[in-house]
Amino acid sequence: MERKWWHEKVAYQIYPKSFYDANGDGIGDLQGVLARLDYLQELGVDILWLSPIYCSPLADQGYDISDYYGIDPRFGTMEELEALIAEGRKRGMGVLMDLVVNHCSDEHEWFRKACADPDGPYGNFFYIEPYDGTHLPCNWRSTFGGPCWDVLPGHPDRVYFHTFHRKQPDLNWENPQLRQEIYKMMRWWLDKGLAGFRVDAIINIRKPLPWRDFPADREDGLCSVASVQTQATGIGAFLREMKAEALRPYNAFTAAEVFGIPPERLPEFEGEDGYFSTLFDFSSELFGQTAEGWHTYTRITPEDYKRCCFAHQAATAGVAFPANIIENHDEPRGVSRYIPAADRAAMSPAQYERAKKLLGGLSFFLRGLPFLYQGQELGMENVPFHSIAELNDVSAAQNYALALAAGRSEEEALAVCALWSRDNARTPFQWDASPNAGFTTGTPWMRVNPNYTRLNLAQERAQADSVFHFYRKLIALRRDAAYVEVLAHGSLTPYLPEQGNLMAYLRRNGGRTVLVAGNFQLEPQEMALPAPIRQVLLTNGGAIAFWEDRVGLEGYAFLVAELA
Ligand code: TEU
Ligand code: CA
Repeated sequence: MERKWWHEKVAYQIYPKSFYDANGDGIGDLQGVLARLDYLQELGVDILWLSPIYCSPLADQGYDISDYYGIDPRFGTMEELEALIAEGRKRGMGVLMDLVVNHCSDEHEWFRKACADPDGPYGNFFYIEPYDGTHLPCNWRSTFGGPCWDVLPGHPDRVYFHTFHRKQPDLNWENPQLRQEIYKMMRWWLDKGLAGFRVDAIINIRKPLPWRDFPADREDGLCSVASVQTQATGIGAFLREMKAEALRPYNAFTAAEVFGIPPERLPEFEGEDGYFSTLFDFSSELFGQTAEGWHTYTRITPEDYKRCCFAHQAATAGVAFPANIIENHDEPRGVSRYIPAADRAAMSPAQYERAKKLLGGLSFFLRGLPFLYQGQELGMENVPFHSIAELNDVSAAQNYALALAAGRSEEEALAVCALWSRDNARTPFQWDASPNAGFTTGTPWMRVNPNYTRLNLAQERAQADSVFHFYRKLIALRRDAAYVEVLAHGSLTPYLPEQGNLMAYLRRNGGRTVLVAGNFQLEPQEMALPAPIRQVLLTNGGAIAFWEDRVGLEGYAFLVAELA
């Protein structure tokens, strides 16, 4: 594959609302990000993705944009964003904005104009259909529950389509005028010096038209819009046009959120001449999910995780450079998801820290672009929610109701939501042990995880073998002049994949071979070596016995070693 400037970088997702609140109103802001740029430089990351900070009513935490050209005053000003781009550039950091163009907010002027005159030019910026008061154009269910159709405000004889929340009307990408408005906006932002975009929910922009029912997947007679989307064809025409008109002229970097395409289409989306620079590998996040709701999800085991990672690595080997994550703003905290609950319950705090490092290291050195999520570098954990009222996420309310309707008790329904809710990733970053974890001097918009008194940056900075310092070592090793060729650009070959709860792989390039291995269980196990160890590069503090032809790994021991 041709080398790109971003292949040697490490990316970091900032959820601004929960990162750092500089003005004490309880909401994270751009001044807060600016104030913490030196921290991000100390960590060693150099691509920053900002979750949406555009004007928004925050019906979906900013993924419902009411002005694509404005910064929401809650987050700050355009001048502060421009300063962030400039300050980032001084530190060798590129800034990505979140490109949310499958839909906008129902408070956007386009939608207001469509409501004022559905037959005018802005009516065709959306999917607006006649409505007889009974029959909807199709039986698709929105991501957040209920039909994808709502009555157009002021027009009981019309309905409009929304993949997500009813306050997020889908933009009609079949309309070339709409597409040109989007490309113009993208160029405007790239002219400001953005390195590119994270591209939101983009697979939804082409619908399997004409509107028609699909077999119901639940008692409500509806079917999941996500499953229907897989029937759509022709999205390439739009994505090729977007790339030609708004991305390629700027050599813009794009990390796209794409669900539901088969592995054989990955080169089309993220290959040498793909629509995007890279796609997030969501294979382990999607594992065990169903259309019935969170109460029917199955948890992923270390063996499942290994298989997901290696399958995606095989599908992208030599043709694409995937973005690798263990969590983001839509997912539970990775350490609470991928480390088996039974193991967690049996671990000492020190063992849990080692397990967090093992998970982070195994993901980090996969072939591709490591994409960290704010707080991952501290080993931040899921929140012990005690009431459904504590949950803010629109997804949680729907899934709580689904669990109860399926006969689960209130305790079981709460436990399911506490495990899977996006709120787990949206609690304030834990800076120190001062009130509200140093996130705000005001009242935080979302409760801080009560474990902040023991789990916070200040404490981890002072602890030499903390998860934080371990992530700094991961980043430094991948960037090390002696190893960047093999760890950033090298091939990946699974090693002993059939050995249970051993996740190991070989990275090779330029005559160097690096073994990355983790004993993903409490019980110790031995691992034969494919060649003698030349140098141990990194461990996570787990006890390792070394012999010429094998190593003995204690539970959750992690090892990175160059082989002879
Ligand atoms: O998520 C896209 C997406 O597919 C969601 O349905 C995701 O699976 C869901 O949020 C999980 O509960 C993007 C954003 O990442 C998400 O935060 C937004 O809610 C969504 O688009 C709408 O913009
Ligand atoms: Ca603030």
